[in-house]
Amino acid sequence: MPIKFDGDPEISLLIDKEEARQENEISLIASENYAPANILKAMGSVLTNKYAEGLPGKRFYAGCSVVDAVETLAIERCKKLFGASHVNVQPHAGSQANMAVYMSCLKPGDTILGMDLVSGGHLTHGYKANFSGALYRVVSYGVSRETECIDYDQVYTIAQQCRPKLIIAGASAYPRIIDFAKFAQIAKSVDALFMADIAHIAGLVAAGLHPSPIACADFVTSTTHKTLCGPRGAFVMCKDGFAQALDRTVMPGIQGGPCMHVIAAKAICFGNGLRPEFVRYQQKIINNARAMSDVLAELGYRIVSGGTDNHMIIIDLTGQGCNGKEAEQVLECAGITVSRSCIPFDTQKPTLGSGIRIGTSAITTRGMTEKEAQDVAFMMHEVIKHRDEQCFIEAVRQRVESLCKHFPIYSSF
Ligand code: DSN
Repeated sequence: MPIKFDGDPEISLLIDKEEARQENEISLIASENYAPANILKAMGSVLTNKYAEGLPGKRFYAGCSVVDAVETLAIERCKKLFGASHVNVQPHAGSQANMAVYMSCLKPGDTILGMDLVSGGHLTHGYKANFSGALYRVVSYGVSRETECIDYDQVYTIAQQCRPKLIIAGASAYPRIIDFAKFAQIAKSVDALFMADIAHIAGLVAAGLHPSPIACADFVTSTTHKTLCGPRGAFVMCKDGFAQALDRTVMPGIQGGPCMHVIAAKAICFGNGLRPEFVRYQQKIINNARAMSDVLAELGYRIVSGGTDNHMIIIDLTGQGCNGKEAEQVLECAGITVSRSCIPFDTQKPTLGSGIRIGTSAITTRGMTEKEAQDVAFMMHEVIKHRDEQCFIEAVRQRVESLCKHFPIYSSF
């Protein structure tokens, strides 16, 4: 008799609860999305059982013929989607993807130049409490005080002064197009390597709606679960000359066995990205973000940088008299999840933030259009304006639930 474990009612109940929460709430968290059913299925498949340290055709374990085919498909689809010459699809998360790049081309103490956290940079771009801040000498660039956009002249000047070994472009809270070609020129001018972290905008890049850094960057890192709408995970693309060092850094450098079930799901995600409807989907994400941004601006909110070019909007709540954490909490009570966020030159701690970051990938995936995006912006305004009045919050919560019922995520499984 094979060993059989019975179900786990406690965890089943919690998964059901989380599914109900996702169905009945509106996620405006810019880094979240809903993985399609076949991606969930791949992640719950028997591929999780297989150890496959190494790369296709060069494994340290027997029995890898099927997972070799899975990983090869993921690599080939990713190459085609982004026009990359070398891809490693094994990093478990964005932090590991960035760590793999740093450890393949830097030594501890080398200088890295990345965007600071307050301006929208990521923890792994040199935040002091992150491994990147602990291992490397970090110099940061921010945004212009006037435009709240990257000031490429400032980046150039800083690069000339600090002579970094690696320049990092990309952000977690930056709503504008990033000129990767300019970053590459600056890197070239100081003989630095150039890495683009496109975790947030990967879907927009894959769809051709944002400039691609592939031709000009030495390394491009990304996650698969944000605008790309895939499983939780990451990947690194690089120029051929860095391929061997990168692959060796991923394994055995920083990871062991790859998650083959997630790599199968990444293959599905990259395959979806190659479909014509993916471009329309990404365009809708941008349209929805612009629709929300316009409504919020009309309602008197100060939108950082004056608008958005991508899936996210950073809202400065100073004029509303509340900080990001307060807004995040009251909106959650109304069934709308957002993230507190710093704004450029913020004087609040990152744990509070003077604003919120919202994103439209998840609502677009569940079928909401500009009309619903505008409705949601009005609901957010109601909640923030009447944040001390429980009856308003409850009324919005009911409107949120009723809107969500018209846009089911997984109930058609
Ligand atoms: N924590 C993610 C985000 O919210 O942007 C990035 O890692």
